[in-house]
Amino acid sequence: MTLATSLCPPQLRCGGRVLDLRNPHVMAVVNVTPDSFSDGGQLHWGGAIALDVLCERVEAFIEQGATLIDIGGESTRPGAAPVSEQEECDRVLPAVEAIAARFDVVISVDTSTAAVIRGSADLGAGLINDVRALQRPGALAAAAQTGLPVCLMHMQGEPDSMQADPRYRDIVAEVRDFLLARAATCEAAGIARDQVLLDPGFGFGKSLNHNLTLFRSLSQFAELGFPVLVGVSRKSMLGAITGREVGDRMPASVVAAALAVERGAKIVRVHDVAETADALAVVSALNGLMERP
Ligand code: 8Y7
Repeated sequence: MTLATSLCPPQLRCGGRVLDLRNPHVMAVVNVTPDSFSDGGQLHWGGAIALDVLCERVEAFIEQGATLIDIGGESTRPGAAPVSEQEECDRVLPAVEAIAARFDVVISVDTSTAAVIRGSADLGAGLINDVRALQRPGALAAAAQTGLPVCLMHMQGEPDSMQADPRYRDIVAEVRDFLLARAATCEAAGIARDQVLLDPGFGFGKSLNHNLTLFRSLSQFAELGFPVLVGVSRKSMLGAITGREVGDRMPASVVAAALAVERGAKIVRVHDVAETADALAVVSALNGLMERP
């Protein structure tokens, strides 16, 4: 067993469910934003979320091997417009409620908003995934109240302008120090240390070189004693490497997910669930971490 594995908590308490961290997990991306590029508008009908279509999609992701479903109602793509608290609640809460009623899966809520954190925890969410690392007013206290695990992600700037001219003195040190400081703040606010996940935040206020440097240093993050979550699926860094458009980045995304897990990531946030689940099964089997018949 590696040092990183022994330092990281063995499991997360996700409301009524336990997530065993001895094996890596696939988190499926489900956007409930009307402007999402991967949605194609199918999830929205007359302005409201089509919950039956949503549930079909979630069921397929679970069958394909997802153990977490990440629901997001705020687009955090570069250049995306902000969304009101009410609008975000209206998008996310019915989705959480519908999924929690039907499926045995950990629902992760991609939000920075206190009202969404509270509301979704009440409806059965199992994890808070915040690209702003609980820095919005009220978010930290709301998350602490839920008792749920929190994923703290690093972002420089805000989505509308973060890719304009990102600069760092030392990208790895700055991201690591930020995440450790936020983890300490969470602990001081009453969030158990073994319920905190860290994420370097690929593509969030980072140039291609920043992203590459971070990815090459991933094992350092995995050795900090917190489970690491990685999201690189279909991102522009993979477009820059391969020259492919967003719809043609599945193979690149799967390889990156496999390498992230090889370097110690415990959860990978992806769009291509079946392909990534295969890749992670192969990584585990070839590394001898899984019992085979
Ligand atoms: C990430 C994320 C996005 C990520 C975590 C996209 C919500 C952009 N990326 N959350 N969210 N980590 N924790 O392209 O990398 O999927 S949205």
